[in-house]
Amino acid sequence: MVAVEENPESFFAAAPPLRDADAVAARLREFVARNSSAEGGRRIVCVTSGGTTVPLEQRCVRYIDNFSSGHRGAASTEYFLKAGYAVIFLHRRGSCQPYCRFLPDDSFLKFFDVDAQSKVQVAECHAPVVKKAIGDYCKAIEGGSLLKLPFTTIFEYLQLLNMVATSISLVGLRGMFYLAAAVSDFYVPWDSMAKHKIQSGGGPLDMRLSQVPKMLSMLRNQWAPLAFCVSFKLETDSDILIQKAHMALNKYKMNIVVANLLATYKEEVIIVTNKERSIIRKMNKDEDLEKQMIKILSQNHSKYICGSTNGCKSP
Ligand code: 9Z3
Repeated sequence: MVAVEENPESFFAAAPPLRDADAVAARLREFVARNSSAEGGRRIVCVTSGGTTVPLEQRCVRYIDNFSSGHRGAASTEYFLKAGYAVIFLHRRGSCQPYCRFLPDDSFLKFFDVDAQSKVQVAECHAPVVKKAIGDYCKAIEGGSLLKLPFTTIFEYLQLLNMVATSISLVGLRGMFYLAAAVSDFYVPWDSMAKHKIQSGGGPLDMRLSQVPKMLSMLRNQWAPLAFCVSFKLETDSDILIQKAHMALNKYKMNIVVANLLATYKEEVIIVTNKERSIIRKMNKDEDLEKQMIKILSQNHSKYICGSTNGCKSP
């Protein structure tokens, strides 16, 4: 028998079915059709963002989580939209959202004042940043170029990624994946998971985790073979980072791997391709690293489209 870790089909067969799958599929169909028929045929990128959870119980009280605030995915989404892409933002529920990065996260209530007539309004000192956020967000939503799809567990994430990839495959070379989400490598298969809360009192807990099937291969070879694929490699040991990035490039045939270290990922990333390696550093504290990253990635996507077709137009 083939183990689930080697067999993505059995991962999907055993996973709890996605709630609202039909509604999500309809939203995706409509989004891709509208944006691909927009003037010139817009490019479409799926930005994944935030960490996946691995539940330990079917009625989940406890879970294993992956490190990611969703800041990189949210910032990148803003720059992709600015560059003219339509964006499917596949994000962890409750993680950082596009255009909300500069809103203080400590207390929502700090944003508001109550005047003498008991009217609630945005506090004067926060007004400029809120006004800009609302303006940019409304533009993206009204233009129909941002679709947000939330996930929590690894089961939801991979099923949604499969659905998004099937839709994006319809735009061929104009599709892109920007896989910034921190995805669990290990999980508890649904059918071997405790139904109810695991009880304490019986001594230490022994648990065996299975390997999550490598969906990057499925994405590249079956789900969306023509799409431009950018994956991320996060390590804590600088000695193995580049070697691991090259492994991902070759094993999963990614177009680009963005390599970063946990200690410095906000200040620098390394863009790794089969031909070259370039370090991108934050110029000053107010500048987003993602601004430079998206510029380089969209230029590489243009070259990829041009290299694969005879006639090539800029986006
Ligand atoms: C990343 O490496 C992202 O850059 C961060 C962004 C998660 C560090 P934040 O969301 O952080 O701004 O707080 N993402 C990929 C992480 C990952 O799990 N990669 C897997 C791996 O390295 C491949 S899918 O093996």
